[in-house]
Amino acid sequence: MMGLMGCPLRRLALLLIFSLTLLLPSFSQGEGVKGKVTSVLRDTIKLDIGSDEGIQLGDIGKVFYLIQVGDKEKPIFIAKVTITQVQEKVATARIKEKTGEVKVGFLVEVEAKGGHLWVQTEPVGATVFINGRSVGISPYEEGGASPGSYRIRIIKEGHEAWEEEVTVKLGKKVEVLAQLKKTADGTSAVVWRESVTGIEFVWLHAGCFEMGSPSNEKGRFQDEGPIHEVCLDGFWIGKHEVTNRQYRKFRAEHDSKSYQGHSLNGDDQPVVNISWEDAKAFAEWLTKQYGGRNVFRLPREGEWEFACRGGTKTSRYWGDDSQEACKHENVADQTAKRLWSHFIVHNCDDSHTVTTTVGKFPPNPFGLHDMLGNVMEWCEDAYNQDAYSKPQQKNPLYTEDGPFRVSRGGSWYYEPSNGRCAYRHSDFRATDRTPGQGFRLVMQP
Ligand SMILES: [Ca+2]
Ligand SMILES: [Ca+2]
Repeated sequence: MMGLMGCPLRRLALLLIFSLTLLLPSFSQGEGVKGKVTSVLRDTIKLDIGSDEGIQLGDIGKVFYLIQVGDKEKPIFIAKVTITQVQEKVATARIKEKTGEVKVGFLVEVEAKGGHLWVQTEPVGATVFINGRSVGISPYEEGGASPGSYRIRIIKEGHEAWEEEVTVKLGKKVEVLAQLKKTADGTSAVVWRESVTGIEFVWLHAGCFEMGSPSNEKGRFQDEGPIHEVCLDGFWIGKHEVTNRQYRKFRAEHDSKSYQGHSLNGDDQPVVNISWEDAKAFAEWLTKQYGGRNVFRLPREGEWEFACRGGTKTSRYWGDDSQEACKHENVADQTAKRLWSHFIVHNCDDSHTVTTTVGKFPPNPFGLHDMLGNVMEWCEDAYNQDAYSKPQQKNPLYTEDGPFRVSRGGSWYYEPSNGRCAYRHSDFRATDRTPGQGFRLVMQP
C-alpha cells in the first residue's frame, strides 16, 4: 500500500503594516506582525520573516497568498506566491499571480491557501492520473493544490494499477508513495480490479484505428463501411464479459436461465438474458457504489471495435479463417450442430454447447478475453446503418432515437459472419433479452 505523511499543519498568518499610518492610522501591529517584504525584483520577492514561526524549509514549493496592508477588505495588493528558497530568516518567493503592485514593506498577512501534493512511485516513470485526468509521469509534484480530495490513480505497464483517495489541506504537504506490484502473469497489460463485484479492467492507451471492414472481407455487411479513422481517449475495459456472479451482486435474484436444458446460469458463465436497459442499470448501480468517483458504462461501438482488434487488421484478432475459430473462442460449432441441426456453425469443434466460463480462451493482443464469441456484447450506441457515412472521428457515439441498440462480437449461438470485429448486430431493441446476449463494462479514466 502506500505511505501518507504530512508535515504538521501550520497556518501562517503574518501581518504587514506597510503604509499603515496613511491607510489605517488607528491600526495596531498586533500579534500577527511577523516580518516584511525586503525586496521586489520583477516576479521574485524576498520575505524577511524574523521569527521561529516564519517560513521554514518545508514550505518550499508551497503556495501562499500575501495580502498587504491591515485592511483585508481593501488590500493594496494580493499576490499568489510560491516559496522557492528558505535561508535562515529570509525566504525567496516567486509571484505567480497578483492584483495591484507588490511593494517593499511590512507584511500584513501571509496565508497558505494551497497544499502540496507529491506523488512518488516505486518504480518511477508511471503515469499519474488525478481525478481522471492524466497529469504527468512520476515522480509528480503539485504545489498550490487546492484543498480537497483527490483521486489518484497510477498505471505502469507490467504492473497492477494503483489507486488511493487523498485529502489535501491548507498549507499541508501530502506525500503519496505508490509501490506498484508486478502483474502476476507477467503481461504488459495494466489491470485494475474493482472491489465491489471483482471485475478486472484493462487500461487501453489513447489511440487511433481504422474502423469498419474492407469491401472484400468475407461475410461483411454493407453497414461496416466505409472504413474511417477513429481516435479515442484512453479508457478502461473489462478483461472479461460480466459474469452471473458479478451481476448478482446487483440483482441477487437474476437467473440467466438455460437453453434447451443446457444451463446458462453458472456463476462464472457470462450473464445473459439481460436487456440493454438491464446492463445500463448495472453500470449505474456500480457507479453509485463508488459515489460517482469511478464512472462505469457500456462501451461505445468505436471503443469496442478498437478493443476487439487489439491493433490487428484481420477480420478476427487472431486471423481470418473462420475454421480456426475454435482454438480462440467459443463459437457456434460442431458440438452445437450435433444437438441443434438448424444452427449455422463454424466448421470446427470448441467442445462447448452454450456459454462457457469467461476467460477459457486465450486473450487478444490487448489482454482481453472473449471479445469474439461466448456472448454478444451490448454497446452504448443506438444502431444506425448509415453511421459510418457521416463518421465522427473523436470518441464517436451515436445516440439517435430509435429502438435498436448495437451489439458486437458474435456468440456461441451465431454464424461465422457475426464473429468478426467489424460486425454490427442490429436486431435487438433496448428491452430485448436473449440467451446469446451479455455485455462487458468500460470505466472512464
Ligand atoms: Ca461452442
Ligand atoms: Ca463476447
